[in-house]
Amino acid sequence: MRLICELRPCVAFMRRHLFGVSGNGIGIGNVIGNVKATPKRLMSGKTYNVPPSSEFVARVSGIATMAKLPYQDTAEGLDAAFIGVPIDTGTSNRPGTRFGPRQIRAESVMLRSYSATGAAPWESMMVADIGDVNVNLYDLKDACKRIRETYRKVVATGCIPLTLGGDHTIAYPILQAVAERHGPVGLIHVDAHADTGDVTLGSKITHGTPFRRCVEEGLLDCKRVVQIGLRGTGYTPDAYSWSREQGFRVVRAEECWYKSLVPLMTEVRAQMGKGPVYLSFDIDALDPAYAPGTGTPEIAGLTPMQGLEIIRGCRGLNLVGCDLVEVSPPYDTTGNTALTAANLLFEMLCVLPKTKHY
Ligand SMILES: [Mn+2]
Repeated sequence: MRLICELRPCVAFMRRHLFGVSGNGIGIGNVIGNVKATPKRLMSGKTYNVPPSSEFVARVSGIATMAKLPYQDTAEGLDAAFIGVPIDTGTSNRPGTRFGPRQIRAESVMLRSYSATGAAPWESMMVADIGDVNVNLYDLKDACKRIRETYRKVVATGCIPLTLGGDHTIAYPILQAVAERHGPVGLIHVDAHADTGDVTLGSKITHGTPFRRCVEEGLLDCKRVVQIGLRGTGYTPDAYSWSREQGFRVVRAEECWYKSLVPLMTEVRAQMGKGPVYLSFDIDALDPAYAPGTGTPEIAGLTPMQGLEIIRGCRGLNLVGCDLVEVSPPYDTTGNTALTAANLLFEMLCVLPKTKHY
């Protein structure tokens, strides 16, 4: 008993000085025991949005924004923003990616402050969740128009969009907006599929065609495009010849098996140079053992470790936008596909140009 009494002043000191507890509460449920939580710990003397820590606020409480960040309506004042694009109307097989953004946000409550790489995004940038594009689920062309117009406004502010998909169709209107601001961009495209189809069932806009449309419109700097993880059965003996003819580098999944992708990313960084780069990561690049919740799975894919190596290998590049697409929650009752997606999105945030590293 005497020992406990002697410890009390010490505990109070730790609360004040180690946990940065101040009088600024964050609303209902912010007092746990005698400890008042604050969403804004003092970091580097700057005030950025800092998600509440699960040390003070229960993970499962609150409205599910990405990484439990504050929500705001527009990208004004932000260095980077998470945006959801909940569509699955471009998909060719299993649907369900319209639920992707919500499930990724729900699983993102496990995210903390720092990456294992030492990256400290909440100390480096103002980041928020700006909600979802108000998509049209009955008209894919109109959905693309709405996405393009929304992203125009986002990139006009200088904010870097980090997109929660949604099927891969969305990369096309996003890249229209991004290229309008930055000119033709380099592309790191991680996927089981090339997504360079032309016309499917009479439609030019589907989740299998975005990058052909992008090439046709001059949105890509084709010598600075790499496609990683491509695999599966093909319609022709060399399914990726069109990509190579455009000048893309194609890295098939077979070339990634049994390997660290750190050396590959050294080459990719050299290929990308200093110009603007967009990162588009289709969760089906990963093996369906790790990410079964997706619409067009292919066996023998990348591991989550290789996914991290690719994203972490983007550090130093002039990234102007990123997306994580094709998460279809109904096909993964465990939630692990969305959990993986949430972590990959966090790692993308961690390699944006402004993110500092310890
Ligand atoms: Mn894809």
